[in-house]
Amino acid sequence: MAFSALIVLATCLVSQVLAHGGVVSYTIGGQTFTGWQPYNDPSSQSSIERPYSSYDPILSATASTISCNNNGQASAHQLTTSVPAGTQIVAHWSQWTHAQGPVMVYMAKCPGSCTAANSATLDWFKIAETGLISGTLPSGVWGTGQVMDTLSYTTSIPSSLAPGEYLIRHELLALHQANTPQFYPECAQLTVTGSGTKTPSGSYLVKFPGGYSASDPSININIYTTEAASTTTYKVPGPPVWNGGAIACTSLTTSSGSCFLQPLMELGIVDRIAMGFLYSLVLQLDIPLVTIRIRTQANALNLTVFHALNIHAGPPAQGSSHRASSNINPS
Ligand SMILES: [Cu+2]
Repeated sequence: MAFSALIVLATCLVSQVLAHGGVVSYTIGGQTFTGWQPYNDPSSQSSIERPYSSYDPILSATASTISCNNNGQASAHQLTTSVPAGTQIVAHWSQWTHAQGPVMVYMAKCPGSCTAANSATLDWFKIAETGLISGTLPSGVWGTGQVMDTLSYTTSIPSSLAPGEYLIRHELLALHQANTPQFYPECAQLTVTGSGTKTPSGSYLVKFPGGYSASDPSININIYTTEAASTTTYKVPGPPVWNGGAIACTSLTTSSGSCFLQPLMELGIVDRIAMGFLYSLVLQLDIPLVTIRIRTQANALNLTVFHALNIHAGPPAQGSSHRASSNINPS
């Protein structure tokens, strides 16, 4: 009894020291880049990731370190890597222990060299987010739950993004403690290349600090209330995701128009028959599909149709009677 209690105590101590997490490497276009290692000697480190001091969370939505962690500015031997727009980038964590909360990825253009840029002064835009994927707030599947399982998060640099030096910021927001959000942001430096011409503007841009409010109900949240136990939606904080300037239809209709299907259309829970129908509709409309993702959710399937980004909408397919239009948002 005493012995097992000792083991429990030892486990607690270890988890106290090693809890939380941070990005420790990146795979960019298949090539691995070692990131900052907060528990190694900082003076000899050289990486594309900016320095951060520990795996500990930032506990304020408006902390001065919320942009790129503590201290988040370029290191003495800071590296930047070249990456063509459209390239896949995978962030890796060596450990992560919290299953509730969203994952968000932001980028910010540096006015000149990123190494000289203060991350707190830049205009950040969100390129990806994964919030509550299924289930309820306390027990559902979240983006950070997937990071706990895979210790990675995969996204792509928008293919239309104009070339230049950018910071990329991966952030985990842990919500397991009631009304005590924990922010885990880390940044890396990229030189985006290619022939893209798009940059987001206006409502897509935020500063950090500034992009989050401590009173945001998605940030100051208690996921253990009776109401939360039956809540199956969650609005990821921050600005909307910038989709690279692609045309986005926000609904599928049968009226004539210049937009067929929205780029990321959550069709919700459908049974197999409906899924088959939708798939044939998509084929009939000759929509350039990138992926059809099917995930099991109880006895149903959730179908997501990805439309190729940056496709220019043209006239409806010849002879097709099914057309989608409305709310075209070029950005
Ligand atoms: Cu933690």
